[in-house]
Amino acid sequence: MELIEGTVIARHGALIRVQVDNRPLLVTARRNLVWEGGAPEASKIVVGDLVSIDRSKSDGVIVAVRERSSFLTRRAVDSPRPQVLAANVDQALLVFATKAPEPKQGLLDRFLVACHLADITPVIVFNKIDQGAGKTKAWAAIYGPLDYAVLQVSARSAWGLGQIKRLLPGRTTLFCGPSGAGKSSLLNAVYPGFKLRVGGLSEATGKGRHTTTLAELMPLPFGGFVVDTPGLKEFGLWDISSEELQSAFPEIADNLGNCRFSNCSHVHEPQCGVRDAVEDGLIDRGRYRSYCQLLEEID
Ligand SMILES: Nc1nc2c(ncn2[C@@H]2O[C@H](COP(=O)(O)OP(=O)(O)O)[C@@H](O)[C@H]2O)c(=O)[nH]1
Ligand SMILES: [Mg+2]
Ligand SMILES: [Zn+2]
Repeated sequence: MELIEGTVIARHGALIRVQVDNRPLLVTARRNLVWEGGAPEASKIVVGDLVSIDRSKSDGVIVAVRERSSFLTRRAVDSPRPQVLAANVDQALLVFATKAPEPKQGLLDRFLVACHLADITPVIVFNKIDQGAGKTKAWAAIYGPLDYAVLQVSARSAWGLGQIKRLLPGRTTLFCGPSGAGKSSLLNAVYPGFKLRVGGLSEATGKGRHTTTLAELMPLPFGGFVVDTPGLKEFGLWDISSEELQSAFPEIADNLGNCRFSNCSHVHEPQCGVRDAVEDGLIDRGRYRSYCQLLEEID
């Protein structure tokens, strides 16, 4: 059996598109797949999966799937179980515009929590700085000290794009953020070969479409993959405990020892070290608000 390795970049029903050495290959999957990391609940191959393909058959058949280092899930509309969207995503670029659309801190914090839970490294990207820094200057001062990478770029003027280009080779990167923030523009700017549609037209209808189809990985000529995702607002955020939520806010996790009650929710309890830190200006109020909102949602 002659085996070759590849990365799944798209699914078309039973046909699976796999990138092998810079070339796409259309293959199928064997019925008795070997799941090297143990079979996942759905036992379904998704984009990002690393697979072994038997080329001794005429068209290539996937025989094994490597253990996933991470996976991104979303709540399926028609099923109580989360649906796996993509495997082995390394990092997520959380793209926000300095203005138009106005950046929403609640959405940024939601993405950050989802990345934490999915073991995906987040990078905060403020695009359109050619329009001025807006609030994003103040936000950089909040998120930088929390050890999040914060980039300020402009797809239009090409300012700062080298920082993004350096992050991409050899990795699988998700571009997420609100519609209109400039995700497609940034992708086109770092690699003109993508020729992605700019202007968000497809995103108005994209919502319905993306609840049924899985994301597609776009191979980069210099190695690595990117995914352009409209929406994904709800990615990965359900079924999480309040402890997990707290651990996703580093500044809250750091203050846990200062609360009177060990199971303090930091919302209404007396002698709460977290609320004290908010009052003292050590924790950003917007961040605390995001925490309270998410806690209310999961409760
Ligand atoms: N001024 C300015 N406009 C931009 C920039 N990047 C994108 N845009 C515009 O923002 C709009 C949305 O861009 P698009 O890439 O489609 O955003 P997406 O919905 O996140 O993929 C388009 O009209 C772009 O021309 C930028 O750096 N500066
Ligand atoms: Mg787009
Ligand atoms: Zn507390």
